[in-house]
Parts: sequence; structure tokens; C-alpha cells
Amino acid sequence: MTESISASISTGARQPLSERVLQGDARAVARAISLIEDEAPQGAELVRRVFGHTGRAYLVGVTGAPGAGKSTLVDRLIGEFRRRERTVGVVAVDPTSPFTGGAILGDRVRMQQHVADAGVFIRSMATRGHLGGLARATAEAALVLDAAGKDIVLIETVGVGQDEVDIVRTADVSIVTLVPGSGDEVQALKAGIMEIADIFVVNKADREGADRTVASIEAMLSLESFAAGRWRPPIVKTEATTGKGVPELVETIDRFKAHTAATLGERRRARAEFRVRELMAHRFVQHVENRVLAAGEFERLLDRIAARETDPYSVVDDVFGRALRDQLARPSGRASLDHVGIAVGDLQQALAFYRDALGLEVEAPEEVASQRVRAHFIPTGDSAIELLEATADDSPIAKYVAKRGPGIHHLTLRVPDIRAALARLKEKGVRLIDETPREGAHGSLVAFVHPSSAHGVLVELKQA
Ligand SMILES: Nc1nc2c(ncn2[C@@H]2O[C@H](COP(=O)(O)OP(=O)(O)O)[C@@H](O)[C@H]2O)c(=O)[nH]1
Ligand SMILES: [Mg+2]
Repeated sequence: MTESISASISTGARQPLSERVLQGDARAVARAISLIEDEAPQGAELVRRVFGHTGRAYLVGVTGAPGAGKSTLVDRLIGEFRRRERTVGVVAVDPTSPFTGGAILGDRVRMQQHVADAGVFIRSMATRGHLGGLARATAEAALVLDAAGKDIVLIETVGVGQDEVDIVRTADVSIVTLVPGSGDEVQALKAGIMEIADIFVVNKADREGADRTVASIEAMLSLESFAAGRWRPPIVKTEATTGKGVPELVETIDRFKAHTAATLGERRRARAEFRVRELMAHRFVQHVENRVLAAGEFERLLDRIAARETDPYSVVDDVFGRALRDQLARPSGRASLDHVGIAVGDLQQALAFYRDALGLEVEAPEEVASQRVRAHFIPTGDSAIELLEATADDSPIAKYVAKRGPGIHHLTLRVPDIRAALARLKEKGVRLIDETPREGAHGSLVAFVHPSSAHGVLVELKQA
């Protein structure tokens, strides 16, 4: 099943998309990131498939206010990393122009010079959707580039508020870009951006006041005490337009990488925790909205809160309780029809109809000695017909035919968790022949429901 899903997400080629991403195929990478951006289920499937192959790339986050020169700097960093023979992927996120796409186009044009370089892949992320989704999409796009074998993944984000900190968290090293005379450092301090900086860059160092900006960052850092051995964020001056200071920045990145090599695992683990928590919350809210609340119910609840008829805690308690009960009500997914068992008086007559007239294929019979019965399976797609032939007069099938004549003897439903299914039936007052499952054919577990509870039909539950 998963095989066919993965096959269908390939872009026409016979090879699955995940395989082509792992081979570094640029078109596959582009397609994969689009699926992730669209929150398509295939995007999640792809992440599952490539995840085991990731963790090799070093993720470099570049954040700062719009116009700080991040894109120009990223462009220079690409050049510098390429000179050092490292392959580079870029994810640029710019929420400042969600409608025009102007900034996205700008980034593309600016980075055009690398387009012909197979060692570079640049992608601008669309910024529709909520920020949580954007953070997830950014992280997953970086993952795809990692899977595609890029040594370095640069993530450009606009750092304007606490929310963007989530995106910044995606990186192994966070570079905060400030410009002279802008008061950026004060803004960044307020937004909590300063705390996540591993390296400060004062870009546009050609401008007046660069040293003053450096001094004010220094002053801020001096308020904090750095224990021996703890990384103290250095301040690097750059001129992204000319490339001045960029080699020093790359060296500083490498120094940070070496310094934190032992704790990189911890940092990535913390990131995984954040990601999983975020995804769990997202999934749960989706589940509540799609499966628990009726259409318009959410709005009505909000109205009732506004009218002080209820309060947020009671609403959440109620929704939470319903969501859990709802889950228990479907403990193991839906049951599906496995087969219908037909008690046969005269096998040759039955075969004349099912095999010869209907043209169905009948499998070689199987003898169930304990029941004194011979079973002839007839596959019909996802389910089957089972012709049951008695092999002795005291067989239950012989008795059934003698009493009721040939006909439907039982139907069998496949359930993923037979114990959960039985518990639920019992709770609902259904009369069971077997309260606990017994061993069936081929290592399966089976249990029978009494016909009196199933409108005259003997129902068998089966867990493969
Ligand atoms: N004077 C000067 N201008 C720069 C420097 N770096 C970038 N710029 C200019 O600043 C503007 C914004 O740059 P951009 O990279 O788009 O900034 P972003 O919004 O942070 O990505 C552009 O006009 C750049 O040419 C620099 O070091 N010095
Ligand atoms: Mg930019």
C-alpha cells in the first residue's frame, strides 16, 4: 500500500520521489518541497521515507530585519562555501511580502548566478498559512535538502518577533544580522532574538556607525557572564555587497561548529522535541476540528463564551473528553469484510454455480478436522466467499444444512484489534459466543458474536 502511494508521488518517472531526492535530483527536490509547502499527505510520507538519511547537513540560520542584507549575505556565503567545495542548499523565507511575491522574486534574481551550479539549490518558501505551518515547512524543506546531500543548508528568515524564533530554532547555528544606526539591536533584544544568536553579524559595515553597533552588542553581552568553555557569541563585521568579512564569517561558523560538536546532538534533540510537540498539538487540533466538532459548533462555543454562558476551561474539558471517547469508540479503525461463509449441501452443485456459471476461481480446499468441514475459498477482491462442506454427519455444517438448508452460515469481519473490538461490543451489551479470542487458522485470532445480537447472522471477528 505504501509502495503504491510512494509510486504515485513520483513526477511521472518510475522511481519513487524519495529515491530521486536521495540521489540529489534537483527537480525531485523542488517537487518535494512543493508538496511540503502544500501540506500534502505525500509530503509527510516523503519526510518519513527520507528522515533516516538526514542529519548530515549543517543547518545555518540567517535572521534579521527586512533590508538588513540577509539575501545578499546568503548569496556571498554560497560563494564562499562553494570555494571550500561544500555543496549548499538555501531556504529563503520572507513573510514581508506574502501577496506580491516581490521579495521572493528579488531573492531569486539576486542568487541567479548560482543557478547553473549543480552544487547549489535555492528555494524561496511561499508564506501563506500560519507561522507554525511556516516553521514546519521550513524545517522540512531543510530536511529535504539535507536528504539530497547538501553539506550546508542556509535558512534565511526575517527575524522580527518572537514567532520567528521558532523558525530560527531549526538551525544548528543561528546568525543574527544587524545594521548600523537602525536600532536593530534594541528591537532584537526585545523580541528575544538576541538570546538565540550564536554569531552576530553587523552587516553594511561600510556605513557609518558600525563600530557603535558592535559596541552596543558588546555592552549587552557583557551583562551576561559566560562560564569558561561556554561559547560567547562573536561579532563579525561584513559588507555583503562587496563580500568583505564573509570568509571570516565562514571561519566563525566553522569554529562554532567545532566548539559545539559535542552538544550538537542535544541541540537537535531539543529541536525534535519542539517539532514533535508542535506536530502533536497541530494534529490534535485538526482532529478536533474535523472529527469532533460539528460544523459551526466552534463558533457557537465562542459565542457562548462571549455571552458568559460557559468558560474556556469547560469548553476545552468537554471537547477533550469527547475527542477521547470518540477515539475509544473506534478503538482500532473500521472493520472490513473478510469473507462470507456458505454452508453447502451438495458441493458439485455449488461449484457448478460459483465456479462454472459465475466464473470464479476456487482455491484448493482446506480441511478443518476439528469441525469436520472442508473449506473452499473463492477470492473476490478484498474479501472472499468460503464454501463450507461437511465431512461427517456430526459436523456443525451438516447440522446447519439439515436444520435450515444450505445458505449463508456466517460472515467474517477483519478487525485490527480483536480484544478492543470485543471489549466495545461487550460494553454495548452485545451477546458474545467468545468473550476472549481463540486461535484461528494461520495464526489468526477469532471470536464469534451470537446471531441473536446480529440479526440472525453468525458474525465472526478475525484479527490477522
Ligand atoms: N551599503 C551596503 N548595502 C548593502 C549591504 N548588504 C546589502 N546591502 C543592500 O541592502 C539592500 C537589502 O538587501 P537584501 O539582501 O535584500 O536584504 P534582506 O531583506 O535582509 O534580504 C539591498 O539594496 C542591498 O544591496 C552592505 O554590506 N552595504
Ligand atoms: Mg531577503
